[in-house]
Amino acid sequence: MVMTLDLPKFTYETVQLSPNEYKSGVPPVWCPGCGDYGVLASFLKAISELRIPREQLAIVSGIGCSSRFPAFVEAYGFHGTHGRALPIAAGIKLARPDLIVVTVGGDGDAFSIGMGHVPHAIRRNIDITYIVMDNEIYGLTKGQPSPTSPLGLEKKASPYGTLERPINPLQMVLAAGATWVGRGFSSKPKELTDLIKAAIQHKGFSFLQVISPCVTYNDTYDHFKSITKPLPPEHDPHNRMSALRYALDEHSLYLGLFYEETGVDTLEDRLTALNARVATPNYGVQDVMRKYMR
Ligand SMILES: Cc1ncc(C[n+]2csc(CCOP(=O)(O)OP(=O)(O)O)c2C)c(N)n1
Ligand code: SF4
Ligand SMILES: [Mg+2]
Repeated sequence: MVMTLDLPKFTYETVQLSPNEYKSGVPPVWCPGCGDYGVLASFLKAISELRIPREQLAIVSGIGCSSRFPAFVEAYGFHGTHGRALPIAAGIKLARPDLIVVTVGGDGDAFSIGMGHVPHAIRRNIDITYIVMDNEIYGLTKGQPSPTSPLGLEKKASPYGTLERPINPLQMVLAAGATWVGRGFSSKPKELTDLIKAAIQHKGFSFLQVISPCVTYNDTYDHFKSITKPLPPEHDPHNRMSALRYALDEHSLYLGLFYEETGVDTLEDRLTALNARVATPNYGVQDVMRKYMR
C-alpha cells in the first residue's frame, strides 16, 4: 500500500529510498554499544517506510550525544543550543508548515534546561514529533545525573548518590495534555520503528520517550531488559487515565502507544483560521486596534 501523509501539499507516492539512502555519510561518533545507534536505525527505517522525501524532512536537536543525530541523516538538520530544540523546531514548522519536523535530543536537554518548553509545545499542539533518547544521565558531559536518574544513583559527579527523585516523563506529558504519547526501547527495533512511524503520522504534537542506554556512563541494558514489557491489550490508548495508570506503574516499564487523541486543532490550524478572520471586514488590524485606542 502506498503511504500518504495528511499534509496540504505533498503525497509521497514517488519516493522509494532504502534506509541506507537516508544516511548522510557522516559516521556516528557514539561509543560502540550506545543505544542511540538503535534509535537511528529505527528512524531511518521509519522514514523509508513512510516514503518521506529527504527535502521534506527537518530534524532539530539541542546539545548532547543524542543531539548529534541530525548530522547522520540526509535531510534538513539543525544542531541547536542546549535545551532550545523545541522553540527552534516550532519556528521552522510555522515558517514551513509543509515540512515534517522532528525534534530529537536527550533527557538532560528535554527535562533540565529545556523543561520549560515542553508543556508549551504540548498546549499549542504544534504538529511536530519529539523523540527523547533517555539514558538517565548526561552522556556528553561524562556522566552527571539527569532529571530522570534514579534517586541515590552513585556516579563520579554524585559520589554519595543523588538526593532528588526522578521525574516521570510520560506522567508529565500526559498530565500536560499531549495528544500522542509513546515509549520505545532502542533494543526493540521493530516496535520502535512502528512507534516512530505512528508519531510522525500523528497530526499534532507527538512525544516519544525512547529508553536508550549509555554504555559508558550508565549501562542500564540489563535493568531495562528485565523491567520493560509491552502495554497489555486491555489498555485503551484513547483513555488518558488508563495511560497515566500504566505510566505510573512502579514495577514495570511499559512500552508502546500510551495515548492518542485525534481531531484536536494544531497551532497551525488556529493560525490559519485567525488569518482568515483578519481578512474579513471589521476584523483587520486597524479595526481591532481602534478598540484599544478609545
Ligand atoms: C547552556 C549550556 N549549559 C550546559 C551545557 C553542557 N551540556 C552539554 S550536553 C549536556 C547534557 C546532555 O545530556 P542529555 O541531554 O541527556 O544528552 P546525552 O548526552 O545523554 O545524550 C550539558 C549539561 C551546554 N552545552 N550549554
Ligand atoms: S557517552 Fe553514553 S550516550 Fe554518549 S555516545 Fe557514549 S554511550 Fe552514547
Ligand atoms: Mg542523557
